[in-house]
Formats: sequence, C-alpha cells, structure tokens
Amino acid sequence: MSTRFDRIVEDNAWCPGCGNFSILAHLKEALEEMGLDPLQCVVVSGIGQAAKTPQYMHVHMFNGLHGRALPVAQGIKVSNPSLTVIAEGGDGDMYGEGGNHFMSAIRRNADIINIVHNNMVYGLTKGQASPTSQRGFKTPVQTEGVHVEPFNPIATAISLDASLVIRTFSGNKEHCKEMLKIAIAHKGYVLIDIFQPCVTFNKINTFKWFKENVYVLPSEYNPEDKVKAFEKSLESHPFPIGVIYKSPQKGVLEDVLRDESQIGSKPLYLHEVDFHALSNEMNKYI
Ligand SMILES: Cc1ncc(C[n+]2csc(CCOP(=O)(O)OP(=O)(O)O)c2C)c(N)n1
Ligand code: SF4
Repeated sequence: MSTRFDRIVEDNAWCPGCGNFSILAHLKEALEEMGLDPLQCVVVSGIGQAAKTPQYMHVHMFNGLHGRALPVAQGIKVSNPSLTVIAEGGDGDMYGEGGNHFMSAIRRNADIINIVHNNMVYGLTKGQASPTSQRGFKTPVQTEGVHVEPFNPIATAISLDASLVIRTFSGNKEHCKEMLKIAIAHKGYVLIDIFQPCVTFNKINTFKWFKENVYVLPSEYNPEDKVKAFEKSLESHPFPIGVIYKSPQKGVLEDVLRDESQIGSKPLYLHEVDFHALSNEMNKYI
C-alpha cells in the first residue's frame, strides 16, 4: 500500500529480511489509515538499526545520540502539543543506553508513542547482547552465553504505572498495525514493544521462534486490572501480545505544565524569544 508517509530511499541500510521493514510498513500504513498529516508528525530516534526508521519516512525527524530519543520527544511535545510525536529505537537504545530516560518518560507521562524494536540483540554493532537478550544467548562477546535474566520492559512499565503498555510482533501484520493505531490514538505515554527478528545477528530468536513464542491475549482480558497485568508481564515462552496494561486516566505532562502556569496558556513554540537575553546567558558558559 502506498502512503503519504513513504519516502524514496535508495540506500536503505537494513539487511534483506530484517523485521524492521515490516515495522516501518505497518507504521506508515497505521498513520495513513488514521488520516494523520505527515507534516504534523515527528519521529525522534537515537542510534541503531531501528533508529534509522525515521530516515525512511516522509515526516519531520530528529536523529540524536544513542538512547536520547525520549527526552527530545518529550521536549518537542511540550513545545508544540498539536504534533504527533513518536520516539523510536531498538531494545539496546531504549532500555540500555536510554534506560534512565525510559523510566523518567513513563513517570512524566507526556503524550508520546514510544516504539521499541525488540530484537533481543545489538544489531548495528554486530550482535553483542542487549538488555533483553535471553539468558544463555551466545555472542562473540558473551562467548559462554548471557549469565543474567533479561530486562522485562513490560513489568517495569506497569510497575511505574505507564499510561498504556502494549506488546506486539512485527510478523503479525494485522495485530501489529492494530496495536500501533491504538498507541497513536491514546493520550499519554505509550510503550509499544515490538518483537522484531534480526536475521543477521540473532539466529536463536528468529521469525519462527517469535511466532512460536507469542500468543494473542483473549478479547475478555481486562488490561485495567493492574495485578493481572503484572502477572501477564511475567509470562514468557510464550509471551502475551496485545494491550497488556492501561492505567486509569491521568494528566499528561504538557497539560500539567500549562495548568501549573510554567509555560503559560500559549504553546511554547509560539512564545517570543529574547535572543539578546539568551545569548547573554549562553556567553556565561563559553
Ligand atoms: C553512548 C554510546 N554507546 C555505544 C554506542 C555504540 N552503539 C551504536 S548502536 C549500538 C547498539 C544498538 O542496538 P539496539 O538499540 O538494540 O538497536 P538495533 O541496531 O538492534 O536496531 C551501540 C552499542 C554509541 N553509538 N553510543
Ligand atoms: S543487523 Fe539485524 S537489525 Fe540490523 S538490519 Fe540487519 S537484520 Fe536488521
């Protein structure tokens, strides 16, 4: 399906068969089907294979330091709340290098969508273990296998009372697209952890492995029951996919700051900038 979010790219750096291609396609289709304007969307990323996603889309983008997508995304949303803001990256980028930002973003609850391509490995740097690598996973660095249990992003997000917590699988097109639409429509911070096979550096957690190790949550499952959701987050082999947790409604960061008069009623980007005062301030540090 062609979308207004397509961008002609001649030098895509991903390996043929990588799960990133389907996430990119599902995301563009979800945004298109929801009728969003590409120029009202900002996709922010850090470093990694997954973090290249915004470069392959027709949207506003910001590609920054490893693990630093979330603070930038929150800043953009607070400055201009009318934008749809997505922070995107791999499991290493978001849970490793950016782990502290991951926890802070959940607590602050800006209205952003946090998409994590979870391939359980560091793809860009050629296959070292990431925080979500399964115990026993052997790599050229972890030659005897990873000795510790994997980081559980779903349990962490629920324990911090994230506004919405979703897991899906890039290989299940309908599910992944539906979950992306739910995430985009939600007001508040959303974690959407997407299982994504890295066909080059993770020969254990393959497409077939993910397919055999996930199950879709039944329709009667109630994501608003926090204790049940926490129990679900601890399940593995198979891992549940779907909307795992939805917290009771709470204020989003940009509204809270406005209501508490820290940024006034006008969006921050419409405020006059006193460049003279700004330059004086910056000169103090040069
Ligand atoms: C501060 C810092 N540490 C380490 C690196 C090296 N580095 C670049 S990408 C990467 C791992 C990326 O893995 P992940 O986020 O899981 O994404 P993937 O490539 O698998 O999509 C690392 C460690 C870096 N660029 N900056
Ligand atoms: S190294 Fe892995 S994650 Fe990176 S593009 Fe290739 S298959 Fe995808």
